[in-house]
Amino acid sequence: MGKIKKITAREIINSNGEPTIETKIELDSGLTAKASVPSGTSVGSYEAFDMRDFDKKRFFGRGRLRALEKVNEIIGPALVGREVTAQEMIDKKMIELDGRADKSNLGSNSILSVSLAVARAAALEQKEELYLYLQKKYNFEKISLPIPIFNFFNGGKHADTNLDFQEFLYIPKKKKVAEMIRQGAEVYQSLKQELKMADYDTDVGIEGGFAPELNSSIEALELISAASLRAGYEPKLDYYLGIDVGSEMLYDEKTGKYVFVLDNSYLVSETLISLYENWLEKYPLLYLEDGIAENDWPSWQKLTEQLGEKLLIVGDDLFATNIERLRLGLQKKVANSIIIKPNQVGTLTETIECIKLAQSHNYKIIISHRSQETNDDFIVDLAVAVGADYLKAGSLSRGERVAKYNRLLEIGQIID
Ligand code: 2PG
Ligand code: MG
Repeated sequence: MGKIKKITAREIINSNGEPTIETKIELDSGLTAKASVPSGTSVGSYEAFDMRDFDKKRFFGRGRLRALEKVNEIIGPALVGREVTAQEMIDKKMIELDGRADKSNLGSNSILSVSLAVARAAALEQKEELYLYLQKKYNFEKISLPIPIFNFFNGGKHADTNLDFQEFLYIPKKKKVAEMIRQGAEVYQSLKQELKMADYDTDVGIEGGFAPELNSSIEALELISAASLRAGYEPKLDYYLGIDVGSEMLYDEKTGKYVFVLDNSYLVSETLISLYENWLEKYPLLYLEDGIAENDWPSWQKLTEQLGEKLLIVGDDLFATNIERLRLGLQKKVANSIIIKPNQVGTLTETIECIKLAQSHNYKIIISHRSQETNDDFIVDLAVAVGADYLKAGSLSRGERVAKYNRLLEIGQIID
């Protein structure tokens, strides 16, 4: 059995050109494992605390020296000598050491980097693929491959474009993973051609989706539909569409309206829900994430009642991978699907608990990346281990996004 010998963290650069932390665990058996953690750009207010430095002279105050100090000087020494497979005990210890609900003492990033590296080291120690180790350890029924959700247009805070909606998503119909990824990649190329023909910019946003200036929001849906048809994939037969509205960022608390500058529309929640319903009639829409702002429970209820039978009503900022938020949501009967991002909560154990509760209420599980990523592909193994329905990892460009899809391909080659 492997005991933890040493834990060290360092700064590395993430996909946004800013520092994040990478943590390395050494076991007394000589094995080592690493994990690095992402950050969000549109961050929900119920997320755990992502610790940065106050020093404006380094990385404009976005350095991570404070976070890595917490790993090197507090967490590491407290965990040395522990059995690496004792994940729950280790996570519990870190939660206690922090002592705050939002993990703002040590930082959710410091804690999560250790938590994930511990799981990787334990899988290595057990000579198991990470996804198999996690499935067995947490008693998930069976491993399975998630459907990838590709992000083809980046808007909102994720790109320098006039698109107000944060993400326009493309969801292949379930088939072999290699076929779903091939379909996504072909439609991505086809969309690039479509944009060129329309004389639009083909630069990409922070998740690798295109980011042109468009004439309206629905033009994004039209362009994806045209690109898909041109690549030979038909609506509903071969694919569905999805949207991450990122509505929290569009909601004006003073007026109670959602502001869509591109479409020149200012909508109260009822009208916004009608707009979704209207789009549902015209497009092969399957997936709607954060369609309503995170604190407006009554409108979430309305949205779920009105469209919950026809659509995946997905809570991201709403739940923040936080079991208390999920319990509230279950009580109020809102949404039918949940985004799971380990860094919203800060430990693997809490992430698993949240997934289990959601699954026991038949919520669809979407394991997700963040907009500011590293090449770490832990979330893919997690998705396979828990039998997640979907994996949302950005577009089919940018190394940190395709790192996830390539790991999915790799696992697919073994189990598909
Ligand atoms: C989201 C995520 C990932 P961010 O809103 O779903 O796409 O974005 O990491 O900026 O919160
Ligand atoms: Mg989201």
